[in-house]
Amino acid sequence: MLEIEIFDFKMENPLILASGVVDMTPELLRRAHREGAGAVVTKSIGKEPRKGYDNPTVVELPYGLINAMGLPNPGWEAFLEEFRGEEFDFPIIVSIFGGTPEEFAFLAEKLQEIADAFELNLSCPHARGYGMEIGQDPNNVYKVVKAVKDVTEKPVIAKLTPNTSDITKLGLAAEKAEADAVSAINTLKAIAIDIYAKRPILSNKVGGYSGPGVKPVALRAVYDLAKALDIPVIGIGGITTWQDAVEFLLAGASALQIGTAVYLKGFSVFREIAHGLEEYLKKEGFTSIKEIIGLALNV
Ligand code: RRO
Repeated sequence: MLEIEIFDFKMENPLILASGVVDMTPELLRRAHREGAGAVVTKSIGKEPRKGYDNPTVVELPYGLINAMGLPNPGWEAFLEEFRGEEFDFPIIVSIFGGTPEEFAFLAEKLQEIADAFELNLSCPHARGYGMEIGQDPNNVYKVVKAVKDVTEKPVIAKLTPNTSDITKLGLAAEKAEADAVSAINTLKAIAIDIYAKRPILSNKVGGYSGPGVKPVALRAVYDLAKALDIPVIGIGGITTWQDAVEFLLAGASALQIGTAVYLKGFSVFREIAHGLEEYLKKEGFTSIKEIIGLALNV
């Protein structure tokens, strides 16, 4: 009932572990799948190893988190070394980031042997010199997607930033460059201040806001993208309950990514949401999840 196909993937359900939460090792990715995720996205991988920012890198708020991890990752060579030869019986989407189209293309070429698909991180909200600048300009989105499409046959998902006045323009640029899908949204640029220390809490000062507080913003982005594009839209942003998942599907999301809820509540959210989705479909008289995708678009 929950099975979906996106590109050439067959997934047991539409729930995907979002990038950057608990996805640094093959074992953790397998665990996410065992606990109910239909597919997983890895942490964003770049050309050089990065240790990330100093602590504190995460602030917990009543309705979500602000993070400024600072793109911690082992670099493509160590990542390839760790994942090469590992077998997975579920799709692995490798997230990559770079400062130029050439860097993205380089990473895609090097990592394609271990990737079932790529997610291009065009949208890290705070990393200086990366993501943000590239991802806010439709021309750059076009160039990065095109450069990656030129070097790999693997499906390419463009992850879009919400830190823009018109996310639809970014989606249209990705589609024009033949992206196979877009995912939306990455985190919203944000800050939290310690009123006694009288300074920003995060060591990087600003970070990206995620979780239930951003859900309506993400839902609107998905709705607009699904209306404007012919390629699939993957919904991300504060999905915590099965009701949230239903809203995103009705808004036109073909699959869903879950990040902050996994961080806050553990892997059990995958089964909880999958179970709720199934009950909802049965009660509403549907036989497959595909039947509800985009129903709220045409009213
Ligand atoms: O590593 C991070 O700080 C980070 C990344 Br790459 C991203 O894409 N989004 C985010 O909120 N944090």
